[in-house]
Amino acid sequence: MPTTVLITGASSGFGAACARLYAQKGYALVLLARRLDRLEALKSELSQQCNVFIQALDVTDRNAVSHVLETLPASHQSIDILINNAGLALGIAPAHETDLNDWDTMVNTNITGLMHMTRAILPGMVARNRGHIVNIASIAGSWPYPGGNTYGATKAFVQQFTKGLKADLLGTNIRVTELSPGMAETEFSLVRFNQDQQKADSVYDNATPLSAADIADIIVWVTSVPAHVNINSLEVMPVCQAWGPLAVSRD
Ligand code: NDP
Ligand code: 8X3
Repeated sequence: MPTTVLITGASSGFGAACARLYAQKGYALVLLARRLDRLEALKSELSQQCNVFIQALDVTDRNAVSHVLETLPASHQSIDILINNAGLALGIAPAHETDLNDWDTMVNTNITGLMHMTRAILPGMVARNRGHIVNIASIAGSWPYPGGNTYGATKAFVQQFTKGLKADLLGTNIRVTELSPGMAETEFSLVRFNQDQQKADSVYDNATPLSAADIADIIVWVTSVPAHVNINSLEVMPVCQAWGPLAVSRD
């Protein structure tokens, strides 16, 4: 049986780039996201290379997560690698002006969805004593910035949750990794700025951000190191990005 990789948020950005790279290696793929048309296009692109199963899934829907995983075809039931990638930032407003619905959506997607996927897939990995979970966090989980409030906090959860999983899984062969990328050009900013292309483009203007392919390379590497090696945590920025000084408000 080929290695089976399940990727959430496979319809664009990091998820789609990972699907392309794992497909080149002939891995079996389970690709999930809400936009089925995107998944269908990806499936027809990759089907020559590997066995692809797609399913529309909103990771915030707990019952749908269970249903999708319980009804996977036999060929794709044993998940070897779970890439918990589905996630988003909505808006950049300060906490006192933010839309509470945006906060709820970020928490439900970035935290609750990731927890539910993990909880559903982990028992099978433990039973087989085999598997690797890669959780996509963000530099925003470690380094606060104005307007990053809830988004950053959800990613701090992902970082700490991943360490907790590693502690729980001691004594098994299951590996757990948290990857925290910095600025990467995907549909991330388009989503954050509610489809305002100009605002999204301005994030990457005159800079060389990471690409989705850069991140996919790292994810595939992390899951390809020798079986006794666990990359716990990895923070990656483009060369053009760094921290700023602490801010001071003066009279
Ligand atoms: P994209 O917007 O290109 O991709 C996000 C993916 O998440 C899409 O495939 C989207 O699919 C999916 N998604 C969003 N909400 C849901 C949901 N409720 N259920 C299922 N799938 C969902 O952005 P990126 O590729 O950049 O983002 C991937 C991950 O990387 C996210 O977790 C993001 O927070 C993180 N990240 C991004 C960085 C960046 O600068 N780009 C930096 C650090 C971390 P669909 O809409 O079809 O459901
Ligand atoms: C995405 C990176 O810095 O825009 O997680 O929050 S940042």
